[in-house]
Amino acid sequence: MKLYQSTTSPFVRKVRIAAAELGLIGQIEMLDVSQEFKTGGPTAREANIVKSNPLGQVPTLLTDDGIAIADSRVICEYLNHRAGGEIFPSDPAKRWTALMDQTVGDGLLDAALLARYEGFLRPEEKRWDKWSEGQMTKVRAVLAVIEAKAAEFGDRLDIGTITFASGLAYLDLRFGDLGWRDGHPETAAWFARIEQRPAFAQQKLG
Ligand SMILES: N[C@@H](CCC(=O)N[C@@H](CS)C(=O)NCC(=O)O)C(=O)O
Repeated sequence: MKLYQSTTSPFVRKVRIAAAELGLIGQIEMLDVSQEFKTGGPTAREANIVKSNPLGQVPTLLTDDGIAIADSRVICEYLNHRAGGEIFPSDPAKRWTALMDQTVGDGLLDAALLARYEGFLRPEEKRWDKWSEGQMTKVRAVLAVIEAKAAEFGDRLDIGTITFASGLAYLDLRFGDLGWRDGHPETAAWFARIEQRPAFAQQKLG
């Protein structure tokens, strides 16, 4: 398998952690994106990726059968299926919780990424503060949801908790000023714990 990837992408990190937890990371050749794409995002489409994925996004996985799979959700599900894993739990009660947590965690990532593009890519005179604040309001709302559940996470490992951890790591990377640990002690304690797992510690963002 080959993975179009960037080490600063939180969606890529979801995939890399899932692959590592499932014992598949060694079977994936990493195809790094250019520096231009890394800093330009949607304004710097990369022809190689577009050939396989019209959205031109990372992560994009090329399977050994020559199929292109895009979107971290679908790639993680593919890897889980291939490994016969339980990152997407088969037990229905656990499954819907994990999937909803993934949706909410991806929502945090989407909002944070849009705020990042607005604050970093968009020319200063064209920035729209109210729009960025709307995105950060979503981030804060998800943080509150995680905080309300974090004490019960224990050692839960599934696509929901992987997504939450990727979201928090992205906030550390790009939104240090947010100080998300303030007011979220349960989340901070859980995050510190899960980040010690080898699969997480070895797939750092940055
Ligand atoms: N829903 C997608 C989002 C992927 C995404 O937004 N990737 C960003 C990098 S973090 C990207 O490729 N941005 C460039 C673009 O959107 O053109 C997923 O879960 O993989």
